[in-house]
Amino acid sequence: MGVVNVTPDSFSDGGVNADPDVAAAAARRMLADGAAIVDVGGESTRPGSEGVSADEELRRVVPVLERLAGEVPVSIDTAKAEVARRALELGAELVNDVTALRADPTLAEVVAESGAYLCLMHMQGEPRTMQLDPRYDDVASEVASFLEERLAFAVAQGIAEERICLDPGIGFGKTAEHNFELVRRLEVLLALGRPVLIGFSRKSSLGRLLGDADAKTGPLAASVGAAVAAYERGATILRVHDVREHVEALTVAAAVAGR
Ligand code: HH2
Repeated sequence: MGVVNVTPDSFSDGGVNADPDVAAAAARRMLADGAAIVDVGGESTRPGSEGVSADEELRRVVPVLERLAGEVPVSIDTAKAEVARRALELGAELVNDVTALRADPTLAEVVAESGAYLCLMHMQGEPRTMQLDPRYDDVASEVASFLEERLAFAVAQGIAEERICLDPGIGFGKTAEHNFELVRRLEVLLALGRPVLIGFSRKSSLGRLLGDADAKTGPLAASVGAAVAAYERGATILRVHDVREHVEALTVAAAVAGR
């Protein structure tokens, strides 16, 4: 899954896709480089971020989705029903909700009616404050319990279970060690029986592990290392900014694994 953020303030690619032609070209390049789907987002969820209105989110993403319609498989990274509805009308196939259907009470209905795929992600707290003091007794079990409950909720709302993937939410209310433990113990999430998505790409835990205590991002090679580690433990969707490099590395990892 390639990432195209159409925001001024995303933590690693904020501002680069302000022009919808540039954003659409980036998405097409990701597809050519081997992405199966491109995740388009109009709201940053980086630590400390405040959120934007549905109108502003639509203003950012609709011109990009119009340019991609029918050409590039698209995932819409939104927690808002209004944005998801418009994106699905414009051909999006997957709704990627970092709040796991907790923010907008009408989003579940939009997903259920459209028959779209859905990603449910774990987050402790909310973006504005989530990195202040994240705590767990057992991070893997607590994230799995949360995702199990949200999966049951989504199914009860009429969303087909086989259309849902789960994501532990790397960096969303977690320390670096929490993030690494979640990948190390991925089998705890896989036991829920759904595909697991991991988004470690460029995240600050990688830069911190490499010695920069104040890192806001992580370098490319570290991102690729995290993606391969997640893949080897059973992740099936890797959400990444640098598609070509990840596809190359994952192709080798798949060959070694005999997949
Ligand atoms: N991470 C980000 C945004 N959306 N969605 C899922 N399912 N999983 C993730 O790990 C995830 C996500 C944050 O990364 P990015 O989009 O690059 O930054 P920002 O939120 O600042 O736009």
